[in-house]
Amino acid sequence: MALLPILCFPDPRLHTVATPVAVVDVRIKTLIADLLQTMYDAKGIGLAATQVDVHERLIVIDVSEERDQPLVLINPQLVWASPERHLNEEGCLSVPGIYDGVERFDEVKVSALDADGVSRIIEADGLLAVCVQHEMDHLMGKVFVEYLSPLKRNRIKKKMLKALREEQR
Ligand code: K1U
Ligand code: ZN
Repeated sequence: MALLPILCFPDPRLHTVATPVAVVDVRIKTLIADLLQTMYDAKGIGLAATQVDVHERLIVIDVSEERDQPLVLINPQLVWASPERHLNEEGCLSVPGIYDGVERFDEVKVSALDADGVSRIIEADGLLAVCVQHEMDHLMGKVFVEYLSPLKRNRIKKKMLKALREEQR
């Protein structure tokens, strides 16, 4: 297993649209293990392959208190969304230290392959529903700050670039 570097906003590679995983082989299983290790190490509740510069449709999630219920979604597709939507506080490992409200569907049903390549339907509500929608956005090249106003987004961009410059000094 390996810890993978996480791309930080405003890295343009975060806006790449991911392509479907063709086959769940040893390479994908290794990537799943690395994504899970990277997510747990970063204390996140989700991670998309896009965030580690791999542009294939693969996400990992664990919203459990005990951090022992990993969920792997390969080639996820939204099949149903509730008519109700609410504003939820979100964070992102690619935008460290920034939290803001984003409107999401309250409940979603998503079809995906699991880590063994078996087709499943995941019914999500609460934090899991928010996280699934956030991670699926990453696969489409969308970062949550793009839901915020241009003013907020630009402030965040400047803050991130300043932090990056200070890190490189
Ligand atoms: O995609 C990511 O960068 C992971 C992200 C997932 C996420 C968190 C919160 C709402 C939607 C999606 C994180 O894990 S951010 C860090 C975190 O653990 C967290 C932040 C806010 C609320 C709950 C958890
Ligand atoms: Zn994120």
